[in-house]
Amino acid sequence: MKVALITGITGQDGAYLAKFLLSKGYKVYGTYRRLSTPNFWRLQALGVLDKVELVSFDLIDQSSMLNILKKIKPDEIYNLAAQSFVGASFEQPVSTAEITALGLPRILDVMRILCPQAKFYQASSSEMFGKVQQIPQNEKTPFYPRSPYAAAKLYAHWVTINYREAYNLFTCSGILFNHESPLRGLEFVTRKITNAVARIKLGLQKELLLGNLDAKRDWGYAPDFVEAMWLMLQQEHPDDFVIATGETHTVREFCEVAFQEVGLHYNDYVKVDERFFRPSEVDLLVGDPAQAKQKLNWKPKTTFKELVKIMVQEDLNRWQRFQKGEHFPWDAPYDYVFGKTISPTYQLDR
Ligand code: NAP
Ligand code: G4F
Repeated sequence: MKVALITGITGQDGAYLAKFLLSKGYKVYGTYRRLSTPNFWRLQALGVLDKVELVSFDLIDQSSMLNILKKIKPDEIYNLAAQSFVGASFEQPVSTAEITALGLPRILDVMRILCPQAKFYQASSSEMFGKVQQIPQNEKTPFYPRSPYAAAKLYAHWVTINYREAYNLFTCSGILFNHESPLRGLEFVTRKITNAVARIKLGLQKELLLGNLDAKRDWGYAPDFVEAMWLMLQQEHPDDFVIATGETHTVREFCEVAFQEVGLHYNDYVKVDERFFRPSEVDLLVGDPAQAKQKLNWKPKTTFKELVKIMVQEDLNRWQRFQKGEHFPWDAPYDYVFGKTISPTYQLDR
């Protein structure tokens, strides 16, 4: 039986990847952090919490990785753990670098010494393209990061390549464009929108405050994307791949389709609030997944409209159950919940 280790198993991708690997017959270990309130809700939602082994790990604590790798000797390591919210990286640039950038060599160096035969996946990001130098973006497009998050991811991306070239390790980077789902955190724009659409439809919320409606993203469906991570590690030779749908849509279009799904018009509810603008923005992302199609035989299965529908319907379902008295630990409140707006720190003086 193959053994996989997923760092960040409590996150959106970690939960879907765990479910996917279990379906392939893997023994799955996943890392979690001690928090004041445990957050295993995604693993619970997918029905896999009791099927995975949880191990304690923090990206700033190298000895925790040493203990894990010594004990479990995985065949495959998927490094999904990160401070993954671009907005927060402007508020906490140093901890973002400490976790998202420096966390990577902490893992790779222990892997190099203890289990050099393991195959390694790094969660790189389309945010590294930032102020895009080419449309669409592919594996050869130059990078231009626009946030402390993107800069941290770029460091980790290059270290992944460096360990492949320097030590002949099987390390791959997936340059993934935005991928969403009902398990997405509420701070990200798609889930913030679909959650608000459900609440507005049910009379629980009156308006939705957003930032830049003109930003364009290439949005895919997370379960489609985790399969690509696995496919990369099944190749004979390690390589880096862009994983994307090849389509781009504005935040405004996302709102339009999401509100339409419940028979409402976004113009009646969405208000632009400058507090949600970023100090520097990534205006347009659209990926070219041709190499993944050719070498991995991967392509996205879910369209943009299907994605929006899945997310809106699941948020509606959750809030309807909530109104009937059921309670779930499905999310931590964020940004705009129960009428309270939390301002990003860099916008407090506005
Ligand atoms: P996510 O939901 O935010 O999950 C991030 C995971 O990292 C969580 O399990 C989190 O644990 C863990 N983590 C955070 N800080 C940590 C630390 N100091 N030590 C150990 N673990 C820590 O993110 P996601 O959407 O699943 O994304 C997975 C990865 O892909 C991330 O690296 C992200 O940057 C990258 N990525 C995502 C996308 C996307 O569109 N989703 C696109 C490109 C790249 P807690 O639950 O305890 O917070
Ligand atoms: O949903 P977002 O916060 O995602 P962003 O910044 O694109 O980052 C996500 O995708 C990356 C891949 O490209 C990942 F690497 C990263 O970990 C994360 O998963 O914002 C999307 C866009 C931005 O342009 C933002 O300015 O939506 C715009 N936006 C407009 N109003 C907003 C809001 N974003 C958020 N979070 N909240 C708003 O109210």
